[in-house]
Amino acid sequence: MAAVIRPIETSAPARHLHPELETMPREQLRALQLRRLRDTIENAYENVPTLRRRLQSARVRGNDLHFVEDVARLPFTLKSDLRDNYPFGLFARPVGELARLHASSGTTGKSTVVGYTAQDLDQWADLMARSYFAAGARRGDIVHNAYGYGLFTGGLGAHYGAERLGAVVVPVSGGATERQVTLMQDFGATVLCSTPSYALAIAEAAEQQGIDLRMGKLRVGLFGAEPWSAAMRVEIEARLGLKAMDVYGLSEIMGPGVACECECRAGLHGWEDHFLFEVIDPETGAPVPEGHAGELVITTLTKQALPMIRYRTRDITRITTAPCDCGRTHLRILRITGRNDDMLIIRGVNVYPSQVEAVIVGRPQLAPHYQLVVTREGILDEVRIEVEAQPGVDRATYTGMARELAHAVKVQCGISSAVTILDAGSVARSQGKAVRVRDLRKKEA
Ligand code: DLL
Repeated sequence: MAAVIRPIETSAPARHLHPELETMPREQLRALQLRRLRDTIENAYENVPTLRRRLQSARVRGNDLHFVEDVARLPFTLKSDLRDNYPFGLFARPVGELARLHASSGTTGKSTVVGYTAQDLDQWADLMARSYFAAGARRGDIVHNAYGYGLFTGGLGAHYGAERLGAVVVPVSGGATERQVTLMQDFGATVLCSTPSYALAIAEAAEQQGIDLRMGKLRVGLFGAEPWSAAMRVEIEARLGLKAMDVYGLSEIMGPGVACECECRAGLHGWEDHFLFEVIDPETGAPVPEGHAGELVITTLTKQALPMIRYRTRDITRITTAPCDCGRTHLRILRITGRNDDMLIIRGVNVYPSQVEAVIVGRPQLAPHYQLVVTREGILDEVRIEVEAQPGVDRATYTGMARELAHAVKVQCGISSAVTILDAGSVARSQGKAVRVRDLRKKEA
C-alpha cells in the first residue's frame, strides 16, 4: 500500500509562526531562560509553602541563580508531590483566581490535579498553535480533533491551539469511531489529532466501511500522548495518507504542545522560552551529557498557577541542541522511547513496549494491535506477546508466525518471549491512550 502524501506547505510560505521566538540565538534564549527561571523560583517561594520549605533547605532563592545550569541546585518535584498535596496544595494562586482545572485519572488512588490562570491558558494556546505550525498545519485547515475532551488535557489543548492558529476545529473527541470516518470525509478534514493508536483504529474503521481515507484531504496528523515507534509512523502514513508528526506534552507541565516535530522530523523542538529541559540519570539524578539517554526533567518558566521545578517526567529520551535545518534554535527531544514505569526487565534485559512494537508493526501477516502480558515465574519476569493476525490469515499458519516473531524479538530486543497469535479484532481498540502492557505480577504478589 503506497502512501499518498501531499505536500506539507499550503498557502503560508513562512516556516515559523513566531519567527523571533523560534529562531532566537541560543545565548539570548539562555539569558531569557535565566530571567524567567529566577521569576519562577520567586513565584514558588512566595506562593507555595511546600516549595518554599524545600528552597529554604536547599538555600536557594531566584537571585542565587547565575547560570541556567544552576538549576541543578534546585530540588526535584515528583508526581507523588502532586498527589501528596492533593488537590490544590502546589498551586501558586488561590483556586478562585484560576480559569481551569484538569486532572489525570489516577490509577493508584488520588488523581493529580493541575490548574491554569487565564494567562497560562493563553500561553498554552500559543504554544500549541506554534506546534501545529511546526508540524505543517496552517490557518484554514480543518482540524479533526479526536483527542478526548474532558479532564484529559489532549482535547482542549489541541482545540484551543487550533483556534489560535486560525484553523477550523471539529471537536469530536474519542469514540464512535465509524462516525469519525464519516465526519472526516464529509467535513473534508485536512489535519487529524489523536493518539497514534486511535489513528490506527480510525484507519481500520474506514477500511471496514470500504472508505479509502487516503483519497480524502488529510495532509497532516499530530499524534502523541503515548509512545509510538518509527514503524508505527510508517503504518499510519500508509493507511491514512498523511504526514504523521509527533507532539509531546504532559499535564503537570501544561498539556500537549510542550514539544513538537517540525517538517525535518529530526526530533521534537522543545519550546525553550517557556520550559527548561534537562536529561538526568534516573538512578543518581545527575545530569547526563547531551545526546545520552536519560529521564527528561522539565522546569516551567512562565506558568503562574502551577510553577513546576525540575519535574521528573519518568520519560526516557535524548536531547540535542545542534542546529536544525528548519532554522529553529530550540533544542530537540528525540522520540520518547517509553516511560521508566513501563520498562520491563526480562531476565536482566531492559525493554520498552515500543521496541517490541517496532518488531511487530509492518510484518505482513500481523496487524499492529498487540499487548504484552507480564507474569512472574519464581523470581523472574516473563512476557507473552499477544498480537493479532491480519484479517483472512489462515489459522494453520499461526504457530509458524508465532515462532518467527519470537525469534525476531529475541534478535532485535534481546528478550525471550512467548507469542500468541490472535484472530483479527481480538485486542481491544483504544479510544485514547492504548494499554500496551497487562501486568499480572501485581495480582500474583
Ligand atoms: O498525554 C498530553 C498530550 C496530549 C500530549 C495529546 C500529546 C498529545 P498526560 O495524560 O499527562 O498528558 O500524559 C503525559 O504521556 O509523560 C508521556 O509518558 C506520554 N506522552 C505524551 N506525549 C508523548 C509522545 C498528555 N509524543 C505522558 N511520545 C508523558 C511518547 C508521550 N509519549
